[in-house]
Amino acid sequence: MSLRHRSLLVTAGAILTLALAACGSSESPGTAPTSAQPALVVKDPWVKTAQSGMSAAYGTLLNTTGTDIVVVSATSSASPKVELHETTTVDGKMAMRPKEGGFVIPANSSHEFKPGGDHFMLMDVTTPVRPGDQITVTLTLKDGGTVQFTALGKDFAGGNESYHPGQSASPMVMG
Ligand SMILES: [Cu+2]
Repeated sequence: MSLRHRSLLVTAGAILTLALAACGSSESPGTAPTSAQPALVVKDPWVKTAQSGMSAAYGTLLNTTGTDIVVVSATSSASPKVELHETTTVDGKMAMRPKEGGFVIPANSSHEFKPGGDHFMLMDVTTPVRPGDQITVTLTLKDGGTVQFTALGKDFAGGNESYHPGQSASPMVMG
């Protein structure tokens, strides 16, 4: 075997080793994409039981992204019409009214919806909500996306704030 022939064989071996190393590194763990997490997570959602009329859905919305998420509207399987309400104090009484511009769920943060605070108002319950019932609530986001969650029916005595649809309208009391 000539000297020239021997050096070619060594070079070929070196290339083969590099190729194997490159192949191995591409299969190392940690490079696979992480499982997709929903941008908006709804924790412990529940809805106040009601035979008819008005009711409300609550829960904690967790924004898992680095960008604010704005909830602009909602619908429900129990009530076709749902409004986004905030609770304020009017003339010393707790009152609720539609939230102007929707609810902002801050980036990497959460927003709690609870009796006496922000809530999703079921304006006209067409399907009675009993304890343990599961109702579907669909939120529409400002970017056009939707988020659906299932709220569990619970008896709850509170959350009967007066309803102020607007500045000039007369208060409406929930039944
Ligand atoms: Cu309300």
